[in-house]
Amino acid sequence: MIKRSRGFYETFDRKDGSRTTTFCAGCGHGIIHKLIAEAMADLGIQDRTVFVSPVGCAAFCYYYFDCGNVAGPHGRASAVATGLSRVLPGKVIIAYQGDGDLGAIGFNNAFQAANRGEKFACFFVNNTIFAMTGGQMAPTTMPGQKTTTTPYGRDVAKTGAPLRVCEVFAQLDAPVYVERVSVADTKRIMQARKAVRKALEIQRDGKGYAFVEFLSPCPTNWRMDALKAADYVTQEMEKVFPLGCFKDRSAEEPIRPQDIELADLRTVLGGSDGGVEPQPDPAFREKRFKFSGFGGQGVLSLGLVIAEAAGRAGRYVSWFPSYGPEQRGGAASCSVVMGGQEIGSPAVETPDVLVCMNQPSLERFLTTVVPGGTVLYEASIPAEVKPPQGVTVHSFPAMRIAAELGVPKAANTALLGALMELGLVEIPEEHVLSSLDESFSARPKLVEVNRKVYAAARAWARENLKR
Ligand SMILES: Cc1ncc(C[n+]2csc(CCOP(=O)(O)OP(=O)(O)O)c2C)c(N)n1
Ligand code: SF4
Ligand SMILES: [Mg+2]
Repeated sequence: MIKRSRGFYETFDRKDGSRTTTFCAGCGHGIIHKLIAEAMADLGIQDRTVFVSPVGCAAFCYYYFDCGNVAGPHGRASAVATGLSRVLPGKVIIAYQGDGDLGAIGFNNAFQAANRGEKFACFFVNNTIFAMTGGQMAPTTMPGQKTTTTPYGRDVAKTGAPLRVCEVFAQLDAPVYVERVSVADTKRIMQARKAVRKALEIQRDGKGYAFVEFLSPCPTNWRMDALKAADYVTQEMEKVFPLGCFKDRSAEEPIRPQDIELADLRTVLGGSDGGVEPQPDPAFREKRFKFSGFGGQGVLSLGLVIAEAAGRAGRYVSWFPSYGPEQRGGAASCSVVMGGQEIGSPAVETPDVLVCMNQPSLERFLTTVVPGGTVLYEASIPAEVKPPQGVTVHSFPAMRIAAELGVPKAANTALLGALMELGLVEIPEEHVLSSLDESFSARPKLVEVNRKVYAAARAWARENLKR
């Protein structure tokens, strides 16, 4: 009986609880999955592996692999893997990508990651086609190959020759290991198995970037049965994409310790910022803020001052900006989450506290505030606000208060004062003020006047707003 690889889930509960995959009979993806799952379990790295799933027929890797999983956007698995490997230096990161994904839309991401020698294993599945979308030409499509977009066969004079990614990446200085293998028959699968292990050993030992390309049959889009498709890989594809190891520096690279704790992360990322370590405090209920307005109104800075203050107070905190392409005048918002333990997601869809500096953002976000939450909006917004059930809404003249003190741009600081007066920030004022002062470190003249705006705003809120 063929046994399930230990690196897979026992049953695929994220799918339908079955033990079957979504792949067609004779597809190479299933074999490649098995090789990776086995190697991950055998090398004892499963608990610290994060797998980046692609968009393509293998989009559902997270159904199968029993390890950390992140789904990357189409073509971006190498970019996502770069981010993960940099912030999680003790983990083993795998990017899994098809030839449409890596060779077309995401080529530059993958190429630049290889050139930088990012620490992850990139498994590249070359089935000469965009399979999931119905068989369009990919950069790896064979000369003369019929696809839905090259019905008369790929004409290299018009569409270029097949892209040989291994040969390109092997020219770069940084990659430690580059090999092309095939999963078309047992002998080749055994070689592919070795390559997968080597790429993952390189990750286990912190040695650097490893790239393995798999020649992989797609019987469905090639309109062949499984056996013919496997023969096509060996007899035709290998002529264009020769198998072999293009580069292997793994023996010369020193083993680098991979048991870096999160506490060491600051050092790894380039030095301490002088802040305090977050203090676990399970009793502190996570608080979620959204600050919104036009670009240039200072909503991002307002969120940043509060996030910085939370960090100084020993809270776990995240700050997540979102803005359009416009430098000034477009919509801008940021989310701040502060908690007594690590933050799960920095995105805030349903805030406890919403601050709006313009009408579109008030209209857009008002109904997202959770019951029991609070909205603070700029009083000059010409809107009739119907508070959602259980939500407290305050209109606050931030712009007027700031303008009266000669600094109309400090309306965001006025809002900070109101938030503090309403007790919504829950951070000791000393941290908020030191964070506010520091936000003007490049323009020290503004420190004093912003302090005045802050104090005036607090006083106004004390007189006029109900806590
Ligand atoms: C940004 C974006 N563009 C296009 C698509 C449509 N799309 C989904 S899968 C895919 C191609 C997948 O081909 P490949 O990477 O070769 O994977 P395969 O299915 O062959 O394994 C495309 C173009 C998408 N999902 N997102
Ligand atoms: S369409 Fe091709 S690549 Fe996709 S699952 Fe089927 S055989 Fe595999
Ligand atoms: Mg493909």
